[in-house]
Amino acid sequence: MIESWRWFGDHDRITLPEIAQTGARGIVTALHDIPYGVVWPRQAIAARRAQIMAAGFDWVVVESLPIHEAIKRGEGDLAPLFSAYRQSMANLAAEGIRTICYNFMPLLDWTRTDLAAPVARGGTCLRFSAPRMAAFEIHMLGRREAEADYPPEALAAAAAWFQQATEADRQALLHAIMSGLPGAFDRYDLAGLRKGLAGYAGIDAATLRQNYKRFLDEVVPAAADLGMALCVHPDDPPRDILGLPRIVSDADDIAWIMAAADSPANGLTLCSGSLGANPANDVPAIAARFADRIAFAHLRNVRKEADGSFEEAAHLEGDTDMVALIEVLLGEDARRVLQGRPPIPFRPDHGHELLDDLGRGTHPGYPLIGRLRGLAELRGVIAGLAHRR
Ligand code: DNO
Repeated sequence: MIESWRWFGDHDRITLPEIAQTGARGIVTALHDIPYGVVWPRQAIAARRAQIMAAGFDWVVVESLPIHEAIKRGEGDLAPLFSAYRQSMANLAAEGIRTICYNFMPLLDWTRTDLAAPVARGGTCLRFSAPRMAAFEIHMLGRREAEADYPPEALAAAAAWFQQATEADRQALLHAIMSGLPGAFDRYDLAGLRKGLAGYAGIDAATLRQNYKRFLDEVVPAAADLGMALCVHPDDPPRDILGLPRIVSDADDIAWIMAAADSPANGLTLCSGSLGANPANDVPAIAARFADRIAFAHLRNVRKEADGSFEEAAHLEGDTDMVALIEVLLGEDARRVLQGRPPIPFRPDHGHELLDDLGRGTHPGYPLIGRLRGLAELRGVIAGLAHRR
Protein backbone atom coordinates (compact mmCIF):
# COMPACT_ATOMS: atom_id res chain seq x y z
CA MET A 1 0.00 0.00 0.00
CA ILE A 2 1.25 3.48 -0.78
CA GLU A 3 1.24 5.84 2.19
CA SER A 4 -0.21 9.15 1.11
CA TRP A 5 -1.38 12.39 2.66
CA ARG A 6 -4.06 14.88 1.69
CA TRP A 7 -2.72 18.36 1.09
CA PHE A 8 -5.03 21.23 0.20
CA GLY A 9 -2.44 23.19 -1.78
CA ASP A 10 -0.97 26.55 -0.88
CA HIS A 11 -3.97 27.43 1.31
CA ASP A 12 -3.17 24.50 3.58
CA ARG A 13 -1.48 25.61 6.80
CA ILE A 14 0.45 22.33 6.72
CA THR A 15 3.40 22.61 4.36
CA LEU A 16 4.96 20.00 2.11
CA PRO A 17 8.21 19.94 4.15
CA GLU A 18 6.12 19.19 7.24
CA ILE A 19 4.31 16.39 5.43
CA ALA A 20 7.69 14.96 4.38
CA GLN A 21 8.41 14.36 8.06
CA THR A 22 5.36 12.11 8.41
CA GLY A 23 7.04 9.55 6.16
CA ALA A 24 4.19 9.57 3.61
CA ARG A 25 5.35 9.30 -0.01
CA GLY A 26 2.29 10.25 -1.98
CA ILE A 27 0.32 13.48 -2.09
CA VAL A 28 -3.41 13.57 -2.63
CA THR A 29 -4.64 16.95 -3.77
CA ALA A 30 -6.76 18.93 -6.20
CA LEU A 31 -6.75 22.31 -7.91
CA HIS A 32 -9.22 23.61 -5.36
CA ASP A 33 -9.38 27.12 -6.79
CA ILE A 34 -10.89 26.05 -10.10
CA PRO A 35 -14.69 26.31 -10.07
CA TYR A 36 -16.70 23.13 -10.60
CA GLY A 37 -17.24 22.39 -14.28
CA VAL A 38 -14.22 24.36 -15.54
CA VAL A 39 -11.39 22.48 -17.31
CA TRP A 40 -8.19 22.02 -15.30
CA PRO A 41 -5.50 23.47 -17.58
CA ARG A 42 -2.56 21.21 -18.28
CA GLN A 43 -0.10 23.94 -17.30
CA ALA A 44 -1.68 24.41 -13.89
CA ILE A 45 -1.58 20.66 -13.31
CA ALA A 46 2.06 20.53 -14.39
CA ALA A 47 3.00 23.41 -12.10
CA ARG A 48 1.31 21.78 -9.10
CA ARG A 49 2.92 18.46 -9.87
CA ALA A 50 6.36 20.06 -10.17
CA GLN A 51 5.86 21.71 -6.77
CA ILE A 52 4.91 18.35 -5.25
CA MET A 53 7.82 16.51 -6.85
CA ALA A 54 10.30 19.18 -5.82
CA ALA A 55 9.31 18.44 -2.23
CA GLY A 56 10.09 14.75 -2.75
CA PHE A 57 6.58 13.33 -3.35
CA ASP A 58 4.47 11.93 -6.15
CA TRP A 59 0.99 13.27 -6.80
CA VAL A 60 -0.73 9.89 -6.52
CA VAL A 61 -4.43 10.72 -6.46
CA VAL A 62 -6.61 13.67 -7.42
CA GLU A 63 -9.18 14.28 -4.71
CA SER A 64 -11.52 15.50 -6.02
CA LEU A 65 -12.30 16.31 -9.60
CA PRO A 66 -15.77 17.54 -8.62
CA ILE A 67 -18.90 16.88 -10.59
CA HIS A 68 -21.03 19.90 -11.40
CA GLU A 69 -24.45 19.95 -9.72
CA ALA A 70 -26.17 20.22 -13.12
CA ILE A 71 -24.85 16.73 -13.97
CA LYS A 72 -26.23 15.33 -10.71
CA ARG A 73 -29.56 17.03 -11.39
CA GLY A 74 -29.48 15.94 -15.04
CA GLU A 75 -30.38 19.46 -16.01
CA GLY A 76 -29.93 21.31 -19.29
CA ASP A 77 -27.37 20.73 -22.03
CA LEU A 78 -24.71 18.70 -20.27
CA ALA A 79 -22.47 18.09 -23.27
CA PRO A 80 -20.08 20.97 -22.40
CA LEU A 81 -19.78 19.75 -18.80
CA PHE A 82 -19.04 16.17 -19.82
CA SER A 83 -16.53 17.35 -22.34
CA ALA A 84 -14.85 19.59 -19.71
CA TYR A 85 -14.61 16.62 -17.35
CA ARG A 86 -13.02 14.45 -20.05
CA GLN A 87 -10.60 17.23 -20.95
CA SER A 88 -9.52 17.61 -17.32
CA MET A 89 -8.95 13.85 -17.18
CA ALA A 90 -6.88 13.96 -20.37
CA ASN A 91 -4.80 16.84 -19.01
CA LEU A 92 -4.19 14.96 -15.76
CA ALA A 93 -3.24 11.77 -17.63
CA ALA A 94 -0.85 13.76 -19.80
CA GLU A 95 0.90 14.81 -16.59
CA GLY A 96 1.05 11.24 -15.33
CA ILE A 97 -1.79 11.40 -12.78
CA ARG A 98 -4.15 8.50 -13.27
CA THR A 99 -6.35 8.08 -10.20
CA ILE A 100 -9.29 10.42 -9.66
CA CYS A 101 -11.54 10.40 -6.62
CA TYR A 102 -14.96 12.09 -6.82
CA ASN A 103 -18.32 11.78 -5.14
CA PHE A 104 -21.90 11.81 -6.31
CA MET A 105 -23.53 13.38 -3.23
CA PRO A 106 -26.13 15.98 -4.16
CA LEU A 107 -25.30 19.49 -2.95
CA LEU A 108 -23.26 18.68 0.15
CA ASP A 109 -20.08 16.69 0.68
CA TRP A 110 -19.37 15.17 4.13
CA THR A 111 -21.62 16.50 6.87
CA ARG A 112 -20.92 16.95 10.59
CA THR A 113 -22.67 18.97 13.26
CA ASP A 114 -19.65 19.60 15.46
CA LEU A 115 -16.10 20.25 14.28
CA ALA A 116 -14.51 20.23 17.72
CA ALA A 117 -16.22 17.72 19.98
CA PRO A 118 -14.11 16.94 23.02
CA VAL A 119 -12.28 13.62 23.15
CA ALA A 120 -11.72 11.88 26.48
CA ARG A 121 -8.17 12.66 27.71
CA GLY A 122 -7.87 15.75 25.49
CA GLY A 123 -8.11 16.79 21.88
CA THR A 124 -11.15 17.20 19.64
CA CYS A 125 -12.89 15.22 16.92
CA LEU A 126 -15.56 15.63 14.28
CA ARG A 127 -18.99 14.55 15.40
CA PHE A 128 -22.39 13.98 13.79
CA SER A 129 -25.18 14.42 16.30
CA ALA A 130 -28.59 13.24 15.13
CA PRO A 131 -30.38 15.67 17.49
CA ARG A 132 -28.33 18.63 16.23
CA MET A 133 -28.95 17.65 12.62
CA ALA A 134 -32.66 17.35 13.39
CA ALA A 135 -32.59 20.78 15.06
CA PHE A 136 -30.95 22.21 11.97
CA GLU A 137 -33.35 20.63 9.50
CA ILE A 138 -36.56 21.14 11.41
CA HIS A 139 -36.06 24.30 13.44
CA MET A 140 -33.53 26.28 11.38
CA LEU A 141 -34.32 25.25 7.81
CA GLY A 142 -38.02 24.67 8.47
CA ARG A 143 -38.14 21.20 6.90
CA ARG A 144 -41.05 19.79 8.93
CA GLU A 145 -41.06 16.60 6.85
CA ALA A 146 -37.68 15.73 8.37
CA GLU A 147 -39.52 14.71 11.55
CA ALA A 148 -40.12 11.36 9.86
CA ASP A 149 -36.35 10.75 9.56
CA TYR A 150 -35.47 10.73 13.28
CA PRO A 151 -36.38 8.65 16.35
CA PRO A 152 -38.60 10.42 18.91
CA GLU A 153 -35.72 10.83 21.42
CA ALA A 154 -33.69 12.69 18.80
CA LEU A 155 -36.64 14.95 17.99
CA ALA A 156 -37.14 15.79 21.66
CA ALA A 157 -33.43 16.46 22.14
CA ALA A 158 -33.45 18.61 18.99
CA ALA A 159 -36.28 20.78 20.30
CA ALA A 160 -34.58 21.14 23.68
CA TRP A 161 -31.28 22.11 22.10
CA PHE A 162 -32.88 24.64 19.80
CA GLN A 163 -34.79 26.25 22.70
CA GLN A 164 -31.65 27.04 24.63
CA ALA A 165 -29.31 27.69 21.68
CA THR A 166 -27.99 31.22 21.24
CA GLU A 167 -27.67 32.85 17.83
CA ALA A 168 -23.95 32.07 17.99
CA ASP A 169 -24.71 28.37 18.64
CA ARG A 170 -26.99 28.29 15.62
CA GLN A 171 -24.40 29.97 13.42
CA ALA A 172 -21.77 27.51 14.61
CA LEU A 173 -24.08 24.62 13.67
CA LEU A 174 -24.67 26.06 10.21
CA HIS A 175 -20.93 26.59 9.79
CA ALA A 176 -20.16 23.00 10.83
CA ILE A 177 -22.74 21.54 8.46
CA MET A 178 -21.42 23.65 5.57
CA SER A 179 -17.77 22.83 6.20
CA GLY A 180 -17.68 19.70 4.09
CA LEU A 181 -17.09 21.57 0.86
CA PRO A 182 -13.32 21.94 0.63
CA GLY A 183 -13.10 24.36 -2.29
CA ALA A 184 -13.67 28.08 -2.25
CA PHE A 185 -16.96 27.61 -4.08
CA ASP A 186 -20.51 26.50 -3.41
CA ARG A 187 -20.77 27.27 0.28
CA TYR A 188 -24.32 28.09 1.30
CA ASP A 189 -26.06 30.23 3.85
CA LEU A 190 -29.57 29.19 4.91
CA ALA A 191 -31.21 30.94 1.95
CA GLY A 192 -28.68 29.47 -0.48
CA LEU A 193 -29.15 26.01 0.96
CA ARG A 194 -32.95 26.27 0.63
CA LYS A 195 -32.49 27.29 -2.98
CA GLY A 196 -30.06 24.42 -3.59
CA LEU A 197 -32.51 21.96 -2.06
CA ALA A 198 -35.32 23.32 -4.23
CA GLY A 199 -33.18 22.46 -7.26
CA TYR A 200 -33.47 18.80 -6.25
CA ALA A 201 -37.25 18.82 -5.84
CA GLY A 202 -38.61 15.78 -7.64
CA ILE A 203 -35.21 14.05 -7.90
CA ASP A 204 -35.48 10.72 -6.16
CA ALA A 205 -32.89 7.95 -5.90
CA ALA A 206 -33.97 6.40 -9.21
CA THR A 207 -33.55 9.69 -11.07
CA LEU A 208 -30.22 10.37 -9.40
CA ARG A 209 -29.09 6.88 -10.45
CA GLN A 210 -30.10 7.58 -14.03
CA ASN A 211 -28.08 10.79 -13.96
CA TYR A 212 -25.13 8.96 -12.46
CA LYS A 213 -25.31 6.26 -15.12
CA ARG A 214 -25.28 8.95 -17.78
CA PHE A 215 -22.14 10.45 -16.23
CA LEU A 216 -20.44 7.04 -16.14
CA ASP A 217 -21.37 6.38 -19.78
CA GLU A 218 -19.88 9.74 -20.73
CA VAL A 219 -16.57 9.51 -18.86
CA VAL A 220 -15.61 5.89 -18.09
CA PRO A 221 -14.73 4.91 -21.68
CA ALA A 222 -12.46 7.96 -21.92
CA ALA A 223 -10.87 7.09 -18.56
CA ALA A 224 -10.26 3.54 -19.79
CA ASP A 225 -8.58 4.85 -22.97
CA LEU A 226 -6.36 7.09 -20.85
CA GLY A 227 -5.44 4.21 -18.52
CA MET A 228 -7.08 6.01 -15.60
CA ALA A 229 -9.19 4.91 -12.65
CA LEU A 230 -12.07 7.02 -11.45
CA CYS A 231 -12.97 6.03 -7.90
CA VAL A 232 -16.22 7.08 -6.32
CA HIS A 233 -16.19 8.14 -2.68
CA PRO A 234 -19.08 6.86 -0.54
CA ASP A 235 -21.70 9.15 0.93
CA ASP A 236 -20.85 10.62 4.31
CA PRO A 237 -22.95 9.97 6.31
CA PRO A 238 -24.12 6.99 4.26
CA ARG A 239 -27.82 7.81 4.17
CA ASP A 240 -30.24 10.35 2.72
CA ILE A 241 -29.77 13.78 4.20
CA LEU A 242 -31.89 16.94 4.12
CA GLY A 243 -34.35 14.98 2.03
CA LEU A 244 -31.71 14.51 -0.68
CA PRO A 245 -31.29 11.01 -2.05
CA ARG A 246 -27.91 9.31 -1.62
CA ILE A 247 -26.93 6.39 -3.78
CA VAL A 248 -23.38 5.46 -2.71
CA SER A 249 -24.11 4.29 0.83
CA ASP A 250 -23.90 0.51 1.07
CA ALA A 251 -22.81 -2.71 -0.64
CA ASP A 252 -25.91 -2.84 -2.88
CA ASP A 253 -25.27 0.71 -4.07
CA ILE A 254 -21.64 -0.09 -4.81
CA ALA A 255 -22.62 -3.27 -6.66
CA TRP A 256 -24.99 -1.22 -8.82
CA ILE A 257 -22.27 1.34 -9.61
CA MET A 258 -19.64 -1.26 -10.42
CA ALA A 259 -22.08 -3.05 -12.76
CA ALA A 260 -23.28 0.22 -14.34
CA ALA A 261 -19.85 0.49 -15.99
CA ASP A 262 -18.07 -2.82 -15.64
CA SER A 263 -14.56 -1.56 -16.24
CA PRO A 264 -11.40 -1.20 -14.13
CA ALA A 265 -11.66 2.50 -14.99
CA ASN A 266 -14.82 2.61 -12.85
CA GLY A 267 -13.42 2.07 -9.38
CA LEU A 268 -14.10 2.64 -5.71
CA THR A 269 -12.58 4.78 -2.98
CA LEU A 270 -12.89 2.48 0.02
CA CYS A 271 -13.61 5.01 2.76
CA SER A 272 -13.89 3.04 5.99
CA GLY A 273 -15.14 6.01 7.99
CA SER A 274 -17.97 6.92 5.63
CA LEU A 275 -19.18 3.36 5.12
CA GLY A 276 -18.58 2.55 8.78
CA ALA A 277 -21.19 5.06 9.96
CA ASN A 278 -24.01 2.81 8.68
CA PRO A 279 -24.62 -0.02 11.20
CA ALA A 280 -25.59 -2.35 8.33
CA ASN A 281 -22.21 -2.00 6.61
CA ASP A 282 -19.54 -4.61 7.36
CA VAL A 283 -16.57 -2.65 6.02
CA PRO A 284 -13.99 -5.49 5.75
CA ALA A 285 -16.63 -7.60 3.94
CA ILE A 286 -17.39 -4.74 1.53
CA ALA A 287 -13.66 -4.33 0.89
CA ALA A 288 -13.30 -8.06 0.21
CA ARG A 289 -16.29 -8.10 -2.13
CA PHE A 290 -15.10 -5.20 -4.27
CA ALA A 291 -11.36 -5.64 -3.71
CA ASP A 292 -10.33 -5.65 -7.35
CA ARG A 293 -12.14 -2.36 -7.95
CA ILE A 294 -10.59 -0.43 -5.04
CA ALA A 295 -8.38 2.29 -6.50
CA PHE A 296 -7.83 4.27 -3.31
CA ALA A 297 -8.44 3.79 0.42
CA HIS A 298 -9.36 6.26 3.17
CA LEU A 299 -8.65 4.67 6.52
CA ARG A 300 -10.41 5.96 9.61
CA ASN A 301 -12.85 4.81 12.24
CA VAL A 302 -16.17 5.88 13.77
CA ARG A 303 -18.06 5.07 16.94
CA LYS A 304 -21.80 4.86 16.42
CA GLU A 305 -24.62 5.63 18.86
CA ALA A 306 -28.15 4.23 19.02
CA ASP A 307 -29.92 7.39 17.79
CA GLY A 308 -27.90 7.62 14.56
CA SER A 309 -25.22 9.93 15.97
CA PHE A 310 -21.57 9.01 15.51
CA GLU A 311 -18.17 10.44 16.17
CA GLU A 312 -14.76 9.95 14.70
CA ALA A 313 -12.71 7.58 16.83
CA ALA A 314 -8.95 7.10 16.78
CA HIS A 315 -7.92 5.04 13.76
CA LEU A 316 -7.64 1.73 15.63
CA GLU A 317 -10.58 2.37 17.94
CA GLY A 318 -14.25 2.64 17.02
CA ASP A 319 -16.55 0.10 15.43
CA THR A 320 -14.63 -0.97 12.32
CA ASP A 321 -12.10 -3.76 12.66
CA MET A 322 -9.21 -1.88 11.06
CA VAL A 323 -6.82 -4.81 11.27
CA ALA A 324 -9.27 -7.05 9.40
CA LEU A 325 -9.77 -4.35 6.78
CA ILE A 326 -6.04 -3.85 6.24
CA GLU A 327 -5.63 -7.61 5.95
CA VAL A 328 -8.07 -7.54 3.02
CA LEU A 329 -6.27 -4.63 1.37
CA LEU A 330 -2.87 -6.28 1.76
CA GLY A 331 -4.26 -9.46 0.20
CA GLU A 332 -5.46 -7.44 -2.77
CA ASP A 333 -2.09 -5.69 -2.99
CA ALA A 334 -0.38 -9.08 -3.15
CA ARG A 335 -2.64 -10.14 -6.03
CA ARG A 336 -1.83 -6.90 -7.84
CA VAL A 337 1.90 -7.47 -7.50
CA LEU A 338 1.47 -10.79 -9.32
CA GLN A 339 -0.46 -9.00 -12.07
CA GLY A 340 2.21 -6.31 -12.36
CA ARG A 341 -0.19 -3.64 -11.06
CA PRO A 342 0.80 -0.95 -8.57
CA PRO A 343 -0.26 -1.17 -4.90
CA ILE A 344 -3.30 0.66 -3.51
CA PRO A 345 -2.66 4.21 -2.32
CA PHE A 346 -4.21 4.97 1.05
CA ARG A 347 -4.25 7.94 3.35
CA PRO A 348 -4.92 8.29 7.05
CA ASP A 349 -8.31 9.90 6.76
CA HIS A 350 -9.10 12.61 9.26
CA GLY A 351 -7.60 12.70 12.71
CA HIS A 352 -8.28 14.22 16.10
CA GLU A 353 -6.90 17.67 16.80
CA LEU A 354 -4.22 16.93 19.37
CA LEU A 355 -1.51 18.90 21.15
CA ASP A 356 -0.23 21.71 18.88
CA ASP A 357 -3.00 21.04 16.34
CA LEU A 358 -5.41 22.92 18.58
CA GLY A 359 -5.86 26.47 17.35
CA ARG A 360 -3.73 25.98 14.26
CA GLY A 361 -6.68 26.50 11.95
CA THR A 362 -6.13 23.57 9.60
CA HIS A 363 -9.00 22.16 7.53
CA PRO A 364 -11.61 20.46 9.72
CA GLY A 365 -10.62 16.83 10.14
CA TYR A 366 -7.17 17.37 8.65
CA PRO A 367 -4.77 18.35 11.44
CA LEU A 368 -1.09 17.45 11.35
CA ILE A 369 -0.47 15.61 14.61
CA GLY A 370 -3.80 13.78 14.71
CA ARG A 371 -3.28 12.40 11.22
CA LEU A 372 0.36 11.65 11.94
CA ARG A 373 -0.81 9.55 14.88
CA GLY A 374 -3.30 7.80 12.60
CA LEU A 375 -0.70 7.15 9.92
CA ALA A 376 1.80 5.81 12.46
CA GLU A 377 -0.78 3.41 13.89
CA LEU A 378 -1.87 2.20 10.45
CA ARG A 379 1.75 1.81 9.40
CA GLY A 380 2.31 -0.36 12.46
CA VAL A 381 -0.63 -2.61 11.57
CA ILE A 382 0.56 -2.88 7.97
CA ALA A 383 4.13 -3.76 9.04
CA GLY A 384 2.86 -6.37 11.51
CA LEU A 385 0.53 -8.02 9.02
CA ALA A 386 3.05 -7.87 6.19
CA HIS A 387 5.61 -9.60 8.42
CA ARG A 388 3.19 -12.45 9.07
CA ARG A 389 2.23 -13.01 5.42
C1 DNO B 1 -13.72 14.23 3.59
C2 DNO B 1 -13.39 13.64 2.28
C3 DNO B 1 -14.43 13.98 1.23
C4 DNO B 1 -13.96 13.51 -0.13
C5 DNO B 1 -14.91 13.76 -1.25
C6 DNO B 1 -14.46 13.07 -2.49
O1 DNO B 1 -12.90 14.36 4.41
O2 DNO B 1 -13.21 12.29 2.40
O3 DNO B 1 -14.61 15.35 1.21
O4 DNO B 1 -12.80 14.20 -0.46
O5 DNO B 1 -16.19 13.36 -0.93
O6 DNO B 1 -15.11 13.64 -3.57
